[in-house]
Amino acid sequence: MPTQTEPTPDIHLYTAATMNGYKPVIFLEEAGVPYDLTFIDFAKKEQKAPDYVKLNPNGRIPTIVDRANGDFAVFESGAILWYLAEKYGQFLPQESKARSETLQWLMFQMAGVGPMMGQAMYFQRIAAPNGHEEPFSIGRYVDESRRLLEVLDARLEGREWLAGDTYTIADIATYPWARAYPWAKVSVDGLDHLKAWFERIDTRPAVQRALQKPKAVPAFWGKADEAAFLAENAARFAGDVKAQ
Ligand SMILES: N[C@@H](CCC(=O)N[C@@H](CS)C(=O)NCC(=O)O)C(=O)O
Repeated sequence: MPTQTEPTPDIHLYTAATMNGYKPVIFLEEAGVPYDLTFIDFAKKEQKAPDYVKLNPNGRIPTIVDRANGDFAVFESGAILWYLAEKYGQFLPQESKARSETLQWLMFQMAGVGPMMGQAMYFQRIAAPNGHEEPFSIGRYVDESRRLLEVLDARLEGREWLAGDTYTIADIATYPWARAYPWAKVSVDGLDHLKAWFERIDTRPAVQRALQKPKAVPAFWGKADEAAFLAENAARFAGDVKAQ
């Protein structure tokens, strides 16, 4: 019997096990489309390699290359989700108001939830263990993160999903960040609509698959003793702290 070779997937994804890094993996698993995945190793600074920076001028993950579109490269996780949603016709409504709502909540994640929770994580998980304990900064970013999670909670009152009536790229973008509240040490006490939304997404098989790729980090979700990962994470970024 002749062996059948799989066609090369259109999408080549470069990513790592981080909140932004999980977003396109969740999309691709949800959409059920084939993709190649290259794990970018921060410890080796692969995200700063000149060939990679040609694809992602910001020298960060994630990045996709669409081989079916002249090797077109897309960086910025929100733009990647938007591109994939248009390419595959999924998770971005066509109807104008629902589409705009999806993009509004996508932007809210990209400009608010991600950066603020990212800084809450940075000051507690990277700066502090490397000798830069900054209580004022920690307070600022933890409080602002909590405020943003309250905005999400209010939005989710009486709704299943952030935009329109369906699961969209706004949910896919927001989930990895908001769900990592244990890692950011931000309380979700009393945010019952948000917690119910977490449960709806936690149980989606595609999300469960995606969070294993490129590797699972249970400490992000408050599901593991965090000490070992804390040490690994601090080491991963220690050079960056010293350089600042
Ligand atoms: N706004 C960018 C942020 C990308 C980003 O900050 N990626 C982080 C991981 S979540 C990264 O690559 N960090 C490695 C570094 O800063 O060198 C996006 O959403 O794609």
